[in-house]
Amino acid sequence: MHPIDDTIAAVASAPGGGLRGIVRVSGPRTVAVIAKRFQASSGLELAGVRAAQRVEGSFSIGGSLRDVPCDVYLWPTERSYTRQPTAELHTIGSPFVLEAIVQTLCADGARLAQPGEFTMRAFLAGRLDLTQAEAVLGVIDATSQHDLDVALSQLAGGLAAPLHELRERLLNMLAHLEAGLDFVEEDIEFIGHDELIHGIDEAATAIDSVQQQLQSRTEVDAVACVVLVGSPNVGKSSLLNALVGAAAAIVSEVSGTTRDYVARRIALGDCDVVLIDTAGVEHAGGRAGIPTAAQAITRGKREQATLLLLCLDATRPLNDWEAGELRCDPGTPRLIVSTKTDAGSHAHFNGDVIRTSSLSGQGIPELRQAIYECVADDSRNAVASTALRCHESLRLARTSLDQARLAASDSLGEELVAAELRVVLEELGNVVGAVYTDDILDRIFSRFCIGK
Ligand SMILES: Nc1nc2c(ncn2[C@@H]2O[C@H](COP(=O)(O)OP(=O)(O)OP(=O)(O)O)[C@@H](O)[C@H]2O)c(=O)[nH]1
Ligand SMILES: [Mg+2]
Repeated sequence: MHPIDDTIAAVASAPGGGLRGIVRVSGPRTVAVIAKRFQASSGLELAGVRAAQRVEGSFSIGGSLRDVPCDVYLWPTERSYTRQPTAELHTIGSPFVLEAIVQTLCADGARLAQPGEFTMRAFLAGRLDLTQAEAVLGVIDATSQHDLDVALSQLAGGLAAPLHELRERLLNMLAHLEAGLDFVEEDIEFIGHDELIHGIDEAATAIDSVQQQLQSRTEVDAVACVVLVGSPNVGKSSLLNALVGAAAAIVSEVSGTTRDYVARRIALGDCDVVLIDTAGVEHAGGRAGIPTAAQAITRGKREQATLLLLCLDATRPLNDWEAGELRCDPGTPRLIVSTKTDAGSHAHFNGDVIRTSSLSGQGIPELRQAIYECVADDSRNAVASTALRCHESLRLARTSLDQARLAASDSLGEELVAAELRVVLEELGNVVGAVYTDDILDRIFSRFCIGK
């Protein structure tokens, strides 16, 4: 694990140029390290600052750059994000200037921060719990309003608050049980049998509801929905079967075979995707006679898609609908897939096309890889990864709670109940970070970028 008693520095603004850039510093020597090179316009000494303050001035990098204008936002005491003296240097947003400042600070006694190290210090200082630390990552990574809403509600403690409360209640229960064990000779009862059973049942309900909450969030968020679209008879169902590796959808030479939709979940590397085969989209003058209900389902599925696979038949030229699709922006990430390449070679599109044949298997691995690359990032949002980490702990907590219930109702001895409750507490602690291991911290904070 990284030490937490030294002073760390890193560029905290987004990579690339910008009007303003930020260098963040945190640790006991923050003020001393910055004061060496910083000159306040007012002549104020940073060492004399006692409360959070913004100080205008310039920072001397030396070399050809010499002095750059710089505002220091200083939190000189433990009342900061990391609960250590912390500062942000706001200056010109040139990557070169920012790097030069960090190097200067490092030469003067700071160390380059590791990914997520500022947030890790905030966590270790008790500022955030682990689910909130992960939510910080979610806010940083958010690419849509939805991602942002989910991460912000997690940051606000939506997930961890009920678990904290539950831990408190179980700790009380355990304390009473253990007190009873200490006075077993005197026959003093600190917690009644019914009260104990009732408490355990309540805890089980609370864990179940958090598990459900996690489950429903990750189902919506983590599983990417890949929708195959195209004209009738281009080979969509065959392609789905080739990707799934089984005859999931009906294939036939009759146009308009697929009327409903067929969904299959497949694993691609470390993420799951749902593939959805839809009814062909009938263009004006088409003859497949696909009912309007089927067309409506296709449109609905298309709106749910994380990724569209637009299938074009290599054995014939484009029809009007296909040509129109290629011209317009679909509004959803899309891969263009050429099908039946064993039987034809019409080139439809100048951009990237993945050439496949469901018959010979040509291009299928490439298509799987391309799908993976498109959806992998999407499914690794903060909530999904929190869910993954928490799921096992909650399951173990629930199992131990069942054991505790059994031991209590069969009067097998309060020692046994207490032992199981300790396991429950430890597992819940893993989730919110009251109990943590270097391994857990490494896994979480290594996903951050440097400077956060
Ligand atoms: N030669 C060859 N024929 C294929 C290939 N893929 C599909 N076909 C044939 O094309 C026809 C239509 O295939 P489907 O997979 O049912 O096509 P679809 O797009 O699902 O059709 P609809 O559901 O009717 O819209 C069938 O006769 C398939 O055997 C391929 O890779 N090569
Ligand atoms: Mg079909």
